[in-house]
Amino acid sequence: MATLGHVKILILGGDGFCGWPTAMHLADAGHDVMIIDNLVRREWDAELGSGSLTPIATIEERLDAWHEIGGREIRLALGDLLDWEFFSAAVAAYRPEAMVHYAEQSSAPYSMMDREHAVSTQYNNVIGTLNVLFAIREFVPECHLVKLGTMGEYGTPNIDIEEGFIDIEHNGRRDRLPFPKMPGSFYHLTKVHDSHNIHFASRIWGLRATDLNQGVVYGCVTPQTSRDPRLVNRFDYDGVFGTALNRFCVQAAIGHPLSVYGKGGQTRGFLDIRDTVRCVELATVNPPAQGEYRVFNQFTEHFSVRELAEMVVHAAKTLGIEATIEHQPNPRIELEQHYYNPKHTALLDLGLEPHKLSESLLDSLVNVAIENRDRVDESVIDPRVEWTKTHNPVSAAGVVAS
Ligand code: NAD
Ligand code: USQ
Repeated sequence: MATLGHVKILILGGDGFCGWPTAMHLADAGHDVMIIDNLVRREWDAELGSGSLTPIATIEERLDAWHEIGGREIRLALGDLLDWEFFSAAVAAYRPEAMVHYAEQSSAPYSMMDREHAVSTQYNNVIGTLNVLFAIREFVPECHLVKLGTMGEYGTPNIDIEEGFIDIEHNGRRDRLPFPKMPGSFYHLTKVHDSHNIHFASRIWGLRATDLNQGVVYGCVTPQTSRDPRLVNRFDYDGVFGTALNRFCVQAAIGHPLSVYGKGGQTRGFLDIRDTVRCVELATVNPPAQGEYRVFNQFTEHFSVRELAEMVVHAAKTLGIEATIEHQPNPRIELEQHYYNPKHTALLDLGLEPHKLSESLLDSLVNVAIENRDRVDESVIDPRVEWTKTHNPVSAAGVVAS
């Protein structure tokens, strides 16, 4: 496998939490970068009455700031992957060698709110990815699709989790087959459907693709986001889009109990946002062969949510903050104690040097939460969506209707 130096990369979802720092990182590394985004994530903030803890600039202000500080050019096309006329024209004109696909609805609770949100999530994610596959086939068949999947595709089986494929012996015969999937939300299911469609396109059309089954990302600071206040990344802490560790840090900063759901034995893979951007770069510059579909498990450490909460309590204490943990009724249906041993060697083999949570918890998380604590809206912190309910209207105040 030859390592590429300079790649022409289209970043789908480049205004988002992972996409924006990735765009700057890849531009800084000397690649040609263009972003496509329809800014729908900002609309979902408005719908939910929530927003980023950090004050994020508009995409135009971000790009102005990036170019003012001398950053290598990042191009932008505003539009929707579901709009085939727009999207196919953009791909045909730019002719990328790699497409990094982040442009999906990314929240499990959002997808579980009600029928409308489940349908819109599945439609946005599955049809968007189908359009990506058809655009590659039609205009740039050698382009490498680097697709963000999720560790949650596998669920929490009582066996070791492999990187995408498992060798199975059944009734005396052997085969290497996709690892069984048992995801825990309509959102996580979209990633499974995407994986099947991408694998199919590789087998039948000969496309090349890397499915990055990413764990929960924490932090929001990268060397590029720190260069100008207008380059700051988003940081979600609300009960719908906020992820566990980011939420625990904000909760500690404002004296709110840390919201561990249920027993807290739920174990997940985690990684620093600085490792997300590096993993995506490593996958991009080391493409698979034409026709190959490969899967990398993209996380660096695994913890139970109770362990995470305890680490945050400890870190806060060093700053004189007495944080407390509250085991809340779990709004989700999931195993709260389980075996968890996923493999994750492929990205390490390509040269990933992981950041450790124990070394970055204070600087990249707790301190960001403390610096911005005046911006916290406490009314959006509680969980707003329950897996058992069939209908979960969300009020602007962020309260689950009874
Ligand atoms: P995000 O919501 O912050 O970013 C997604 C971006 O895609 C947004 O800017 C949004 O406006 C855009 N987008 C969505 N649908 C679009 C469409 N149809 N057309 C054009 N643009 C569209 O999410 P994120 O946290 O940055 O996650 C990025 C990807 O990584 C998602 O696919 C997510 O499922 C996956 N992922 C995220 C995490 C995490 O912890 N954040 C972990 C594992 C996987
Ligand atoms: N949890 C708590 N307390 C909270 C929030 C969450 O205990 O306040 C628990 C949840 O019940 C769950 C675990 O923490 O067991 C992870 O939840 P999360 O909200 O941090 O993350 P999740 O819903 O799994 O989704 C996030 C991203 C998603 C990505 C996924 C990776 O939003 O885009 O796909 O992480 S993974 O978890 O590996 O599937």
